[in-house]
Amino acid sequence: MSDCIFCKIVNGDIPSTKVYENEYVYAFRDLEPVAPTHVLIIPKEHIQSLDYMNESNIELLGKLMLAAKEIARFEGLSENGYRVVNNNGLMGGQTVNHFHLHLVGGRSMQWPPG
Ligand code: DGP
Repeated sequence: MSDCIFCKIVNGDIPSTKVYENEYVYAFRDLEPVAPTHVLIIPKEHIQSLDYMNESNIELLGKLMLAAKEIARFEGLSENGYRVVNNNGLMGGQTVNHFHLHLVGGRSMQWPPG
C-alpha cells in the first residue's frame, strides 16, 4: 500500500533498524521503545490487522510468531522471558494499520496492560 508507513519500511523508502528478515517477515526496532528491547515484527504483505486475517493467513501467522521467538532468542530474552503483543483496531490501541507484533523484553512486564 503506497501510503502505509510499514510498507515503506519494508520497501526501504523509510529507514529502519532491521533485526530480522525472511521471505515473508520483516522485523525492526520500534521508534519509540517501551522496553530495553522493543522490536516490531510485520508481514511483508500489507494486511491491515488481525481482524483482516483468515484461514489463508494461518501459515503467515505461524511464521510471525516463530520469528518473534527467534528474535527473542538472539536478543537474549529467552531465559528470563518476554512479551509478544498485537494491538488490534482503535480500542486495541493500534496506530499503524499494517499488522504487527510487538516483541518487548528486558524488564518485568505488568498485568493488566493499560
Ligand atoms: P501500534 O500502536 O500497536 O500500532 O504500534 C505502532 C508502533 O510503531 C509504535 O510503537 C511506534 C512505531 N512506529 C511508528 N512509526 C514508526 C516508524 O516510522 N519507524 C519505526 N521504527 N517505528 C515506528
